Amino acid sequence: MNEAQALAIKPTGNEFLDDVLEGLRAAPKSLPPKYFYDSVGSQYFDEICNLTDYYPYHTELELLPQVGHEIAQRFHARGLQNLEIVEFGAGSLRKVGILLRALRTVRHFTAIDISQEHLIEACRTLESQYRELTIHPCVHDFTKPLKLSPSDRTRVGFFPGSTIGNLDRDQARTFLRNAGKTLGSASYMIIGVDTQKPEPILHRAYNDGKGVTARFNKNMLVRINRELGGDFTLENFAHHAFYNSELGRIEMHLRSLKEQAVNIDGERFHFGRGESIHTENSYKYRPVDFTQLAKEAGWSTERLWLAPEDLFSISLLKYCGE
Ligand code: AVI
Repeated sequence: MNEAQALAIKPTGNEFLDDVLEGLRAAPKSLPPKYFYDSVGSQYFDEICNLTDYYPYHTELELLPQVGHEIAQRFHARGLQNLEIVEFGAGSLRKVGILLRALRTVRHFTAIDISQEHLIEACRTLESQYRELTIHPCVHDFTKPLKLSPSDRTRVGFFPGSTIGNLDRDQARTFLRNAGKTLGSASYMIIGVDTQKPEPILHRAYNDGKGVTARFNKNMLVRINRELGGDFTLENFAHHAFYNSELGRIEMHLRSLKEQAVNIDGERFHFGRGESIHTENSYKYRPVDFTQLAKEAGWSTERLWLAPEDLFSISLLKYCGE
C-alpha cells in the first residue's frame, strides 16, 4: 500500500460545500451522513462501536466467525480459491480480519473509504498483520459507481455494520446494483444488516449514556465551521434521535434550541426554535424485506444468518445480474 495510490483517487472540487448549501437551503433542512466521517468523526464512530448500548457492532462481530467459517466451507466445496475481498466503507478494518482468518485463500484486499487518513491508517495496521496480503486502498464515495481494474479473481464484496441502513431503499438498491457491476459476474457479497426490534433497544443504541453519539452528530457542524468557515454555535443545537416506526428507521437530527441565524460561505440560514437539520437515517430491515430488496438489485440470497434474539443479520449474496 502506498500513500500516492490513495491520493491519486482523492475526490476533487468542493462537493462538501455544494452539498451543505443544498441541504440547508431545502425544507426540511438536511445534511448527508457521509460527512460525519472526517478523521475526528471516524474516531467518534469507533468510540460508538465500543459502547455496550450500541449493539450492532459487537453483535455482528460475534456472529462473523461462524459466518466466515461456513462461507469458507461453501467456497471450498465449489473449488473457489482465487479470492479478493472488496470492503465498501472500510472503517476500522477490524471485522475484515475475522473474514481473512476464515477465508485463508484470500491474497488481495481492496479497501474503499471516503476518509483518506482513516483508510491509510487502517490499511497500514492490516498490512502489518497480514504480510502475504496485497492491499489496494481506494479513496472513494462508495455510493457512487466505481470501476476496478479487470481481474480473474472471484471478488467478494464486504459491507458490514448495516451501513446500507444509512441509505434509503432506492439508494440501497442503486448501491447493490452498482456493487454488482463493480465486483463483476460470479461475485459474492457478505453484508451485515440491522433488523427491526423493540424500540427501547434501538433508542438506547442512538442515545447512549456517555453522549458519544451526540458528539458524533454535532461533529458535522464542527466540520462545517472548520472546513467551510461556518459560524454554528454548537451549544445552540441538540442531538435528537428517535425511532420512526412507520418508516422502520432511526432518524438523527440536530435541533435548534432557539431562533437563530448561521452564516456559511456568505449565505445566511435561518433556524426557528425547534427546527431541525436531519443528519441521518438508519433503516432496520426484516430479513424477508432485505432479501427482496437484494433480489430487485440483482443479488440472490444464498444464506442469511441471524444473531441471538434476531438482533442483527448477515447475508451471503450471489450476483446474478438483472
Ligand atoms: C455507520 N452506520 C451504520 C451507523 C448506524 O448505526 O446507522 C452510524 C451511526 N449513527 C449513529 N450511531 C451510529
